[in-house]
Amino acid sequence: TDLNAFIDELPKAELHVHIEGTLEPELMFALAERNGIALPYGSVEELRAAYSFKNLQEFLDLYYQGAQVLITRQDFYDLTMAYLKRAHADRVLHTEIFFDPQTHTERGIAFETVLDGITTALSDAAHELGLTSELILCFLRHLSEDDAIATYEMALPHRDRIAGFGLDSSEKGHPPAKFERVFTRVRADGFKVVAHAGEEGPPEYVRDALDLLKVDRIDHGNRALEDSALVERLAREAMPLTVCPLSNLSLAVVTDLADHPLRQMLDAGLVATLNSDDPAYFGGYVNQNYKETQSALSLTKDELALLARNSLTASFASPERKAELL
Ligand code: ES4
Ligand code: ZN
Repeated sequence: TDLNAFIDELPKAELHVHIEGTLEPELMFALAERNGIALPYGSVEELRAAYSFKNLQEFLDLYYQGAQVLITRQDFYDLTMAYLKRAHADRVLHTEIFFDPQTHTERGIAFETVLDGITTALSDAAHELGLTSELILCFLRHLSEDDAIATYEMALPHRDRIAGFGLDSSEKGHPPAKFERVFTRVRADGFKVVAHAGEEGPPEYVRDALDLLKVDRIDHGNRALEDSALVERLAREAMPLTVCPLSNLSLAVVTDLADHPLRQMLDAGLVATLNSDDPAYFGGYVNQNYKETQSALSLTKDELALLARNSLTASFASPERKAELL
């Protein structure tokens, strides 16, 4: 349709993408081979066929397993560069990438190996493609706050390469309150703060991400729609939400895109953005998220343009870069 062409041409930012979630099966097999690692799947097709998830945890189990093929600085570079080229093709001008260092340091990979591989690719893409990036370190919420603090201290010597900190992994049973102390430090040190909230967890977790962690954006936020006072607050505070429709469909957060809360979010005047989350696992990069959501919710041209504009305004790009983007 002509709206698909409009989406392809829309200048946009991507604000919610996990770099480990951009590991395509083909690259997973290539890295396994390069590093002499055996995968429990015979082929790319067999691996793709395993991508059928009942909930967040089923996905996370495969996602952490897949990440084990990432060993060297070059592996992290190749992973990141492949994503940046793919995002560039979707007319992404700026991207804010999550990474999960605990997934790697737990396996004996040095923090610097992960960070150097990723940031070398970010810098090359800025020069070669004009695609700018910021990096957001996510703490794994199924691990302890002490583990998050140790990871924070590993990151601090590299603070010039990290824009902010987030919270991801298993949400239920791991509320924002568990990480209140570490995020108080993160904010005092001048970093941006985000948190996954209201993906599977209740509206209270969204409220606590605001009140206890004092986030600058909410990642997902779907279940905030169950609480009308919370919705009014998100609107009043113009709190950006990084919404991931194809992720929500893949993880049974919604049963049908036609029922996706993005419609209510837009109608309530919330600052929603569209993002791919873990595109190698959920069947589409950012433009596919725009296209399928447009079709399911009959988004208008103006709504699509607003979503893309929201992604640019809600970004953590420098004031100079924002002036170029807007
Ligand atoms: C994630 Cl979809 C999602 N939710 C929570 N944590 C994650 N880490 C990677 N993808
Ligand atoms: Zn996510």
